[in-house]
Amino acid sequence: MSARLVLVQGDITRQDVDAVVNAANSSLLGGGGVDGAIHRAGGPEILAACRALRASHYGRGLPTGQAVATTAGRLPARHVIHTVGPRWSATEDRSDLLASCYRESLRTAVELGARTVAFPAISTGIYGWPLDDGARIAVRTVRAEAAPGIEEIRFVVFDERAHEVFARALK
Ligand code: AR6
Repeated sequence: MSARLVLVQGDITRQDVDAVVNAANSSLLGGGGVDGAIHRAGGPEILAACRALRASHYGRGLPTGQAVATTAGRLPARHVIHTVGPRWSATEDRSDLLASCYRESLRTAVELGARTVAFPAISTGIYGWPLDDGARIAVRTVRAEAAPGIEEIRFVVFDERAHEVFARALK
């Protein structure tokens, strides 16, 4: 990995990057958290593109751990990369699926020719993943990828606690 890793506290929908990653769900039809914010700020074009994906390649939805791109509508970004994180489970280790979200999203960003990509802390909100473990997996996984052409990977976290946790994971 030769990209610089950057940590920002703020709103992912405001990031001026080539691609923004959405913490979506399998339906691709919207939800709360980051997903709700992206659809609200990006406008109906994103939902229309998601519906088209459901009508073609992803009739049964986007499987957990995979990623797919659409337009970014009115967002400052050019692309939204939707990925589906696993729900946290206390009895089953789903870390590989969470790592896969970061890996597949980066792979998609490379395919799109993106140079800058913004990630939220996937699965650490509504899906209940412990923040410190989610941050460790995020940092470890993107560091292990070659991601040719990507110059900046920006982790965008909402609050101060998440900022502290990610700062520690990046050390
Ligand atoms: N910008 C940056 N980070 C944010 C923002 C924002 N605008 N909003 C929330 N976060 P979540 P998940 C943080 O719940 O856990 C949706 O309904 C938040 O504090 O967005 O993967 C989907 O449709 C947390 O740390 O995603 C799925 O059904 C992190 O982003 C489900 O939620 C991720 O929280 C996915 O849940």
